[in-house]
Amino acid sequence: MPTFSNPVLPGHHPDPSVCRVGEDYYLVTSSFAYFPGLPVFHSRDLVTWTPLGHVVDRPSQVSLTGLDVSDGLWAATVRHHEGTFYVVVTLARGRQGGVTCLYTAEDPAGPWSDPVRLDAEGIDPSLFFDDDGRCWFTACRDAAEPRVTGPGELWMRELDVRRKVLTGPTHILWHGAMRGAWVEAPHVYKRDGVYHLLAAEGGTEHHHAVTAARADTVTGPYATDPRSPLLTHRHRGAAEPIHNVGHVDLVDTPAGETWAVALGTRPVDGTHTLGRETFLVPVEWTARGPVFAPDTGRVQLIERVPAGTTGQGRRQGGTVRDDFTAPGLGPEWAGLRGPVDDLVAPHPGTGGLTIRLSPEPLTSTGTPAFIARRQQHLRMRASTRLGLSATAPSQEAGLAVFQNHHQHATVALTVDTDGAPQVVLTVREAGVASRLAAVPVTDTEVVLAVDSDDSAYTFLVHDNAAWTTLGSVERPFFSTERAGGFVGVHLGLYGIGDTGEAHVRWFEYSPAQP
Ligand code: 6LW
Repeated sequence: MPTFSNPVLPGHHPDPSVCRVGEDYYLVTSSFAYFPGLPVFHSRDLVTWTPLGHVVDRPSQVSLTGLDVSDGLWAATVRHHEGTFYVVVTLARGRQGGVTCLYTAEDPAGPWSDPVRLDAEGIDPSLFFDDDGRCWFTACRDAAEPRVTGPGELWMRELDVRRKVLTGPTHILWHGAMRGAWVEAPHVYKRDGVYHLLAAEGGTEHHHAVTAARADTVTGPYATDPRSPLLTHRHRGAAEPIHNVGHVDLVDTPAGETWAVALGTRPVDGTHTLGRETFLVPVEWTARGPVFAPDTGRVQLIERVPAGTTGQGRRQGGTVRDDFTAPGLGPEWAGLRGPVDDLVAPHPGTGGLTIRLSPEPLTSTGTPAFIARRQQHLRMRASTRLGLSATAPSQEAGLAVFQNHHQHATVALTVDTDGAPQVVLTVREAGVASRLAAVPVTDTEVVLAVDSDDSAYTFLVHDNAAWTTLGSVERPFFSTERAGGFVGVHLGLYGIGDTGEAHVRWFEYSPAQP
């Protein structure tokens, strides 16, 4: 039986939401303070996902300036109804839900509309289109009486799709199956006339779980599915490769199967660096409701492909070298909080990338001269050939291993106080910088590299026909457990300084062969 390997979207791709239109599946994940935001992926088999674009790619669509990397665009839901795609999402601030926005598009590749702000509190918004054409908005928020019900509650209001406003009364749907924990990530599905409400409980970490309730009427009352949790790895031991499983969305296939996309992590010795990733899990509908992974009860690294597909289209993740010859940056690249068009410019045709040095440090909550892509493999090398004719030590450009604005490491080309070129390795934790190494180099153009494995990130420079190792940083330093927040490691190119330009000839991402 043909199989595929999970995660289907490796690296930072949390809170997946999926919908199908004919033979095409569309998936959206959270993007926090990265811009462009809310990446949209397309698939024909649920296994092979191709980036299509982003819901948010114009500054008029969102304001992320001033936000922590882990605030911003959280947990969107994507749905399709009568020729229109709908995305609802929370714009979070201070790790709290703030503003709820609705974006629409005729083509999921874009352009997406400017946001319509919905009068909704809480996080994790979702939409359900019933057979009668009515649309129901759900989300989670703090419960009114937490001591009685537990801390969270799922609520619902009708969405007037034409006017794009919430209308009618608020219905409190459910407080979850495991009352001690916040209930979140609600999605409603209808099956054989029954409304099924799926949710996540236990928080997005080790206790993450999928729970369920059902009702005969869309607005409730919802009765807890006594099998809850329906899917979790909270009971698995350290040898389990996949943890933190939850936050699912379901999709039916043309072949009559149902699959879930789920959030999960792959920790090493209890910490994970790649972020929360998207996994694919088979689901069977029974008289009791959905059964996740019916054969094993858990999310697996190797899973059978969906019926009617071969899983053959999946790229096996070889080396990718970007010479920046294409017009515009590829979809894997993102900046922070806004467009970087005036800071980072590819040269279509001839290739290469100019980074205009900016005084904005990577520790800022603005938009530094910085672009990054996800680290998707534990063992990999990221490298770049980069030139900078710095005239002062305050000018630097290089490669960043970026967990968040408080927690990152940089290997940079700069000059010493005498104006001689050097490469420096710096780590920042909670914003405090420590210089780990400074090595003189002969040229103002060098290759900078970082190698990652289970234990550490090792930084190198290639100059004068030889590699020099600058130093290593233990892998857990970049983990979500150490840094907090919701994001995974990104590998970035950046430039800091009052004036000057760095020139990047290429950037290469090279996973180690298993
Ligand atoms: C997401 C929520 C969550 O909105 O993390 O803990 C938030 N759970 O479902 C950010 O991904």
